[in-house]
Amino acid sequence: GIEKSFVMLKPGTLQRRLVGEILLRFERKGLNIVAAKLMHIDESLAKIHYGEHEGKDFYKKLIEYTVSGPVLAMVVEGDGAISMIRQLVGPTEVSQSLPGTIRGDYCHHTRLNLVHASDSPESAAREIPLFFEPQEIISWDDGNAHWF
Ligand code: FUP
Repeated sequence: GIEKSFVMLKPGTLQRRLVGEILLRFERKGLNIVAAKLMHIDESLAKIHYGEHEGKDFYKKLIEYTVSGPVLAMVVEGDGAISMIRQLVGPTEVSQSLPGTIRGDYCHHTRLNLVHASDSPESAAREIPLFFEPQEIISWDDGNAHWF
């Protein structure tokens, strides 16, 4: 079924001028961008978003990285979008992420990966409202849908 995923291009994506290359992969796959917003998120929002990792050894550095510069927050929609996007992004651990995935192609260190994407429908339902009001999400008819 049609799903919405929360996707965030993290500060490294903007710093390394990779926004276009990353968005290309989502568009090429036939996914729909239904919301997008440039944000410099603050520590409290970063901590809510990554709340499940509080107390872990990488938590402090993760929050520091997340607030270190602007991010492009997005909602991306498609049939089975949540797992499809996780496949495009690749596994968390860089040693596991194969070439052809975003993390496999662009990430040298797990900590500095470029993209966040919801890992389940429950995560998407929690994350999307942290970043977007309902009226900011604009689903659109895809005239090309039958080609994908
Ligand atoms: P993911 O959903 O793939 O982004 O992965 P997690 O939610 O498990 O981790 C969130 C972020 O924490 C990752 F994007 C990178 C960072 N992280 C580390 O720095 N070290 C780790 O061992 C695991 C995660």
